[in-house]
Amino acid sequence: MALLPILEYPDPRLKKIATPVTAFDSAIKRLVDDMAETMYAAPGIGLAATQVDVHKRVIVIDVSQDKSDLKVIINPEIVAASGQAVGEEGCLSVPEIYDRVPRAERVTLQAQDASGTPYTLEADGLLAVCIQHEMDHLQGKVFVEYLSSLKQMRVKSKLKKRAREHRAD
Ligand code: GNR
Ligand code: NI
Repeated sequence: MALLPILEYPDPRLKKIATPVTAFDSAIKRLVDDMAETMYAAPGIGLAATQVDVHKRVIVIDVSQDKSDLKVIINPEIVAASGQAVGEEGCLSVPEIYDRVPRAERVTLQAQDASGTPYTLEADGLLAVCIQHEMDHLQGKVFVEYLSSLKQMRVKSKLKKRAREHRAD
C-alpha cells in the first residue's frame, strides 16, 4: 500500500474527464487499496481517482465514524435522484475551504466493485452528498465551481497566498 499525492485546486489536471474501467485486474485492486489508505490518512470521507491524477472512474468512500464501511465505487451511474439538500462541503483538493453546495437529497447508483461485480446502492444524507461530490471530480468538476465567481476568486487567492507561505518555511 502507498500514500498517493493529492492534486490541489486550481491544478488543471483536476479538470480531466475520467474514462470507464474495463479491466478489473491487480492494478485496479492496488489503486483502490492506495486510494483507501490515502483517504483514511488525509483524513477524508471520500476520494476520487482524479484527485490522485489517475483519470479512471474509481471512487472510494467511507462515511462511518470508525472506518468500518469502505465503499468501492467503480464506473458509477446515477439512475435516480430526488429531493434537494444544501450542506457544507469541503474537499481534500481545496484545503481549509468550506461552503454550501446544492445537491440531490437521495440518489440511486449503479456501480461495480473492485472485482467488476455490478451492484445498486441507495444513498441519502452525507453518503448521497459525498457520492455526488466524487462523481463531479470524475467529470473534472470541483465543488468551488458551484460558488459565485467572486467566491471562486477569493478561494484561488487564499490558496495562492498559502502556497507562498509554505514555500517561505
Ligand atoms: O473529506 C471530505 N469531506 C466532505 C464533506 C462534505 C462533503 C463532501 C466531502 S468529500 C471530502 C473528501 C474529498 O475531497 N473528496 O473528493
Ligand atoms: Ni473533493
